Amino acid sequence: MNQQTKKRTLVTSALPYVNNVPHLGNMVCIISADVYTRFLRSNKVDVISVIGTDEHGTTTETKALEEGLTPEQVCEKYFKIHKEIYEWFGNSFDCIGRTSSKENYEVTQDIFKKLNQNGFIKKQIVVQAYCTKCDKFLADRFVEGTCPKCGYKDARGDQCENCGALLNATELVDARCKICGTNPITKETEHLFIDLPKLAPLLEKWINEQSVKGRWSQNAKTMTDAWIRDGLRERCITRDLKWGIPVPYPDFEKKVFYSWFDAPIGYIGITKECREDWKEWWFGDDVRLVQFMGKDNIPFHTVLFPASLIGTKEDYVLLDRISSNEYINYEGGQFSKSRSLGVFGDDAIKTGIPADVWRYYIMVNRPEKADTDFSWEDFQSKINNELVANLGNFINRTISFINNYTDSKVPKAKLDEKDNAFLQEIRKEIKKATELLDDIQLKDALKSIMHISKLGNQYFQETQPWKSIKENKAKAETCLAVCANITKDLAVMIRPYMPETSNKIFNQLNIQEKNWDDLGKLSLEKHHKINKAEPLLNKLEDNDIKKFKKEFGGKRMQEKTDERKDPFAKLDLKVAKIISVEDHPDAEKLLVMKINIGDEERQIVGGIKKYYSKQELVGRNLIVVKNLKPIVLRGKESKGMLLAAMEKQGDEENVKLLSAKNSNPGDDVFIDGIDKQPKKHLGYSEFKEVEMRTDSEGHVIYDGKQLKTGKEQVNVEGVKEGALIR
Ligand code: B3M
Ligand code: ZN
Repeated sequence: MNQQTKKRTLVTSALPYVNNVPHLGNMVCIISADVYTRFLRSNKVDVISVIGTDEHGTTTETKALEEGLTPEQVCEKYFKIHKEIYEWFGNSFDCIGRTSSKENYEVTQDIFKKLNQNGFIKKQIVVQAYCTKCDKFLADRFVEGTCPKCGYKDARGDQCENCGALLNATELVDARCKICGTNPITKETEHLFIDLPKLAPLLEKWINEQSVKGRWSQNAKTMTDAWIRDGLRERCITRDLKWGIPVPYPDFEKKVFYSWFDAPIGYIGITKECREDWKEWWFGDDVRLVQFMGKDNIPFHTVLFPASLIGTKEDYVLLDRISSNEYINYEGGQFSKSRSLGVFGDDAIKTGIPADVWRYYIMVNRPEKADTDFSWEDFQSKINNELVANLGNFINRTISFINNYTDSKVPKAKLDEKDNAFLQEIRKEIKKATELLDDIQLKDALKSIMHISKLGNQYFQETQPWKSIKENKAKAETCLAVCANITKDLAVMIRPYMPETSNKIFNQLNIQEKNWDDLGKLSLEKHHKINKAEPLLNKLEDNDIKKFKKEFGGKRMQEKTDERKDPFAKLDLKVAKIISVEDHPDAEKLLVMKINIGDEERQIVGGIKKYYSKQELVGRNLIVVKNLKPIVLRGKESKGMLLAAMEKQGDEENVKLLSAKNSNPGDDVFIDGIDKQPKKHLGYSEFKEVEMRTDSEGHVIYDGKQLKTGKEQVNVEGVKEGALIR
């Protein structure tokens, strides 16, 4: 090993957002950090590894609104899920913690105070959206409205999903508060900024040196340079949210820190949460910090986080080596929680396929230079053809042969020239794998380890011990002794990747765990008695693969947990009869309607005045989303929403209500095969996940099936095929 990497090492893996179950993409980063940590441990490097959950910010608040929980409850629930999943996957992190811990509050506020004392914090006035009804400033993601660039109706305040434009919430046309639907006003407010321009001289000097010394990847350098080149602007580090770390600064009681400010500090907070000696790690002058993350996180780790630490003027340990990965896609598309698409941590557990097998696949498919694709066929083929047929086979035949031919005793090795040449080759490959691991090229290192097993198989095949045991006993015995030692080497080398499998091999060899320094040695001596061979790994059968493909292929998956249900199941759609219609006293475009939904009368407010006269509406049977979260529109409460088909006609919008003429008020509206499990209060964003469209006959289709009542199909006239239901 390189002397540099022998130093005390602090390894971190990016902290996944707590608002979802981690998927295989998140696992790439986590398992990579664990493989590297285990490699260092096997080399007797003093190392600790840190992981946890990123718990603050709008993503958590949004999830809380959706699930009807408090942010604390969301974090509580998902932290548990995350931790279980990290552990199930065989990860051996020294510290697992949370950015919302008391310790992270302390460290974050302390770092902020030092930055402030040193003059690196600036107060600036910004114009921001403010909801008078909710009585608060709205973070960008809490404002929705029409995109000023492309006209898309449901753009978010930070970005338009339709055209991709990056936006400020104040730019949206017809903006509305995501929580209550009110039109926000704009108002001036103060925020705190970290003064990156002032930190630039120190920061840039550090980046220039460290990127060379730490051999940062090209990717990391390019992304860092891009941030620097765009001019290091002041970055806002406060937000108008409740859920977050309070800002210890006069008049900032209602604000919290931006989650990207406290999330990387979370690595320190988590270490403090778990270890008394945390300072020896984060301030140790002999400590090397190695950080693993997805590529989109790079500048936060190469610019923002180091800047926050440098600005304290304390001797924090700064990033040495960065390992960033690209993404894993699922069967050619993205993982999607809302569409139940892809393999998530908890799914992987349910397949019954051992964690080591997943670890192998994720590492051999590690997206190092480009995105890679998870497909079930590829998974099956790599497991069966590489892992089982190569590694499993070599180890199993070696141990079985010793069981059967030499009474389970490792025979004596009498090396001839050929054996020596072979061992030479093996040692060369061991060296190569070690260098690659040392350089965090985890995929290539694994391939090199698998190559050793392949060489072992070839040697076994050529020596033919099953034959030579009769004709040339010494030759056969030497082969078995050599193979037993290579088996031991493989157990050492695959240990970072597949710890359980490594345990099994050591067990079958009947030896204590060995470390890296034992590699290439013939340390299993003559007469050492080994245990019985047992199959290490099983093939993946075609039938199982078919089953998994179906199960994780998308929408129709039936799941117990809320977020895995078909999104349609959350909706409660009913037939509603319009009883009366009035103009909204304070809004030109709105109508206030009384509706009957069987056992209940309700008021709803809708923006359909432009499209329907009052007479046209009264007495009609329409479709209402009964469980949509009530909102107040210009002072009038609206409980539910009428469904309509919408399409663009030139610059105009064509809107037609869905109807069910022959049904009764209160009748259920459903899709065959989807069991309804409506939520009490459905968020508008959840409603929007359900993509219903019209077909050519004026019916409404969801997931290939028609929307209907017990008596008829839901109907809509006067729109073309493909109009979206909103
Ligand atoms: N939570 C982004 C992500 O999960 C963010 C990483 C924080 S690392 C300190 O991709
Ligand atoms: Zn509001």
